Amino acid sequence: TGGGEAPPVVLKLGGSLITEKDRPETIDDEALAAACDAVAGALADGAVERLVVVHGGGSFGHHHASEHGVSTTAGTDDAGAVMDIHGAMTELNDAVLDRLHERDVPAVPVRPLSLSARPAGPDGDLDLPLSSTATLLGEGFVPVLHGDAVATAGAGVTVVSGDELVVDLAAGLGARRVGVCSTVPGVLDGDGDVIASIGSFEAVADALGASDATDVSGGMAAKVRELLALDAPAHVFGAAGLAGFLRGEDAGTRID
Ligand code: IP8
Repeated sequence: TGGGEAPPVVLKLGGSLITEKDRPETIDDEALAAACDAVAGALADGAVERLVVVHGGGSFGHHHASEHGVSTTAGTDDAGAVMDIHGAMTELNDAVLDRLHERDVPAVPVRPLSLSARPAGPDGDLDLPLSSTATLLGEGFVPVLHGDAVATAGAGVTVVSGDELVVDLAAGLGARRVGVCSTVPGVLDGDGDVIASIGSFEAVADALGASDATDVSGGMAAKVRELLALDAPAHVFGAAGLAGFLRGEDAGTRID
């Protein structure tokens, strides 16, 4: 067994980073390869011992979710819609896994549709059992989760965003650090400059806008709110910050 009790790093690769967000089901090969290089390098040189990767939907999940009118709150009872969303996410997940395997990263998929559920009601916290992820980590694997379709009591099937998964994984696994890598270099203020550090939502609420491309699960404001709720320090950064983050450096915006 791995035997390592080191708390994991939880890394989200944003859908906008690894796909071309405005072109349906198109991977951004260069960006995905660079991200996988950084991950493989950090694991190979021991900068990161245990790692959970979560990726977003980009032009795979969001395209189908919006076509079927499904979001984190609006559900569907149409199995075809669920298959479209989950199928597209599976395809993207397979591509991410392939690129990681090419670099000898022992990545394995953990699929939220098969694992997770939402109870009824607006305050119903996602139920995300973590024993498979925790055990895979202990055995030396890199679990890779993704935004997905998820069973939702009273609503059929809704969308679970990668950000929601990141928060639950980080809290439940006692993450050491959380990284959210996207196409922006950090959380931006009203002038477009990266905010170095965020300690409370009120301090930055006005500066935070919504995502400009189709994004059924909310923009930067929602992400910041979720990350602030964590015990672990989180960083929001762009592709250029990923290798540094994985080496333990501050990158982009620190949210703590
Ligand atoms: O891109 C949502 O994940 P996100 C994925 O992390 C789907 O918001 C299925 C739309």
